[in-house]
Amino acid sequence: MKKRDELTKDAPEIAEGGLSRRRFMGAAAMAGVAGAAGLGTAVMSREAFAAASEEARNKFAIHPGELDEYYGFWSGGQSGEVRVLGVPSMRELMRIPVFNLDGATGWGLTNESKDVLGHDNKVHNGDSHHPHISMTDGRYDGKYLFINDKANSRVARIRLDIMKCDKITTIPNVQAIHGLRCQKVPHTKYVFCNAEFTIPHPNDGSDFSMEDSYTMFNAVDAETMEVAWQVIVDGNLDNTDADFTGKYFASTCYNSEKALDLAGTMRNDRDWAVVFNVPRIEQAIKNGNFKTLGDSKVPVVDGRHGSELTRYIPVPKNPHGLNTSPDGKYFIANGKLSPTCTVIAIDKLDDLFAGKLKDERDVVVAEPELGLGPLHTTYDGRGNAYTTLFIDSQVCKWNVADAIRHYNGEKVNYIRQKLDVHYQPGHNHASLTETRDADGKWLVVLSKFSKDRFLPVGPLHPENDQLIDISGEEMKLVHDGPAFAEPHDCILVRRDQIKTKKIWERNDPFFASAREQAEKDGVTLEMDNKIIRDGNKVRVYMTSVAPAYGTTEFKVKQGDEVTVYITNLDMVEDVTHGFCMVNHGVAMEISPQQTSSVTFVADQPGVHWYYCNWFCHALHMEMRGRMLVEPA
Ligand code: K7E
Ligand code: CUA
Ligand code: CA
Repeated sequence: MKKRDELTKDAPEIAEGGLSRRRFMGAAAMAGVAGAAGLGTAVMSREAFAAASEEARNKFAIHPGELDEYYGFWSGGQSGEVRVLGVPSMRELMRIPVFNLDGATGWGLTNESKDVLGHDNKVHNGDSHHPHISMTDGRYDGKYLFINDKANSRVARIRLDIMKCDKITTIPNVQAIHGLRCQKVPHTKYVFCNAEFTIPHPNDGSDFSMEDSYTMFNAVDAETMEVAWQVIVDGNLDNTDADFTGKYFASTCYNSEKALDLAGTMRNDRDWAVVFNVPRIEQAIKNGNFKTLGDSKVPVVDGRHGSELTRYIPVPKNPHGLNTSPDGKYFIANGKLSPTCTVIAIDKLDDLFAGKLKDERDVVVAEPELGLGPLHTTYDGRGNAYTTLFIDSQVCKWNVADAIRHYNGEKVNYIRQKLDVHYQPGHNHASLTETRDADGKWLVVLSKFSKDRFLPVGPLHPENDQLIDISGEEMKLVHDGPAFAEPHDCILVRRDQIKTKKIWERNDPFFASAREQAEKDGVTLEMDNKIIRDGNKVRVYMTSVAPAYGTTEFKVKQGDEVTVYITNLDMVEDVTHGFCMVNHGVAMEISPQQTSSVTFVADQPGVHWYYCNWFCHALHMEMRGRMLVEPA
């Protein structure tokens, strides 16, 4: 393993664009990367930070009582949740449970969450990577946030007015939904997502050869959350992004080899970015040129080589991130095992699809060498791109126009700056970068390793989410933020682009099923404290006003299936109640004007206390009641 210094000392050579010995990375180089950056860089960056002016150092400081300028939405990685941060303070504001179980809000326990997760759902984990907000005309409209679950091949939607997940869709006939993006223009009609792994079809155990295996690109209707269509592709699919016309989507493929082993995935010097022609795909489906797979009714079209629906643009080597520039001109594919990024001109794609170009590579207008392990690129809206270099533990700022001039033979240096980050960055994200509003103020770099940056907490380390000021000529590191497993990606949204409700509206569809049941039972949720017996099912309706439940005692029989519905009549912002039935694994949140319900079996005879587990009042401890269970 070479030392970091040796690996980067030829930076000028890279800046000149000469083909260096570092052209391609092999498995051996990748294997040792975790050890590549050491204490040296940590000390250096601390000195640099200390030397920065007081003004620069305090720029990100949000003082008590002040509000942040941006919402940050962080994926929760293997925790399966979404987190809301304030930026630039990097203060965590909220966690939104999505694919995980959450004892604070009762997500995964309440009937309202089971309406979303599925009442027969037995999956309590997720692996969320890519949070993206719906757009109208290339700008965030603040309506929904979508996120993938790689672990269980799902896509979830969060309503941003209440910051709760309201829909989850499992994508049929694929495995491992990874890259995900919203259509930007004219609005987010579709959410597109990549299934990463190829599988046999049908995947019923009749064929383990993998010879005819394939994977698919998936379009999910943003409103209904139904899968609209799927496109079969060659190779596999990693990350994806949309253009600013609504016509094209592009995805990276790192396994054009369709290899089953690690070495095999690195056999080709070039894999590809596959471009999808959305109008052509929609037309093909309208014309009935599709099939369906198994029990699924989703139209499936064939986008493999030779299809009119796709084009395959060769790019080096095992590319990872794919990022559209905010001016709408370029798709940029990040090389990972190649030190390059490949700049694809979107305005040449019409000609490519029309068959007017000799070679797919004719749409490539630059391929700058940036450093080792380019994973993701983000933009400042001033013509500069910022690419994470995983192996070099750096962010490389480069100028796109200069990279194009260099590709055309001019002798220009397109690299503006390389900044050490700590350590091994995956995604990075500049404020508003994926929209027309890219404002070039803040850059968040999600470093995969924190090593020595925080107090040690045992063998499992937090990540290090670093905040960098990019408003000036020079990138300046201003904040280290530890984060728990594992925010692959985040997005930054201006605070005025999100409008949240302070308290619930009583007719909110989130608890429509509770209202429906109450109507059948002749119960008015906002008034009644009633117990309805229906065979061995007992429905307990109660209200709550701080610091008391409307019902403080109810009697059931051992073995009854009990559903407790609570309507919080408090109107005061922030007065949330809870409901916890001791020794029954039951807990939930009931925020002002919300109705929540939870179902459990009263399987233990005797007296069982229930209590409010969200602090609501000076007499919060006294907010409690008893369930009396008669022995069977
Ligand atoms: Cu690069 Cu899943 Cu977007 Cu991780 S992915 S870093
Ligand atoms: Cu109600 Cu605590
Ligand atoms: Ca490959």
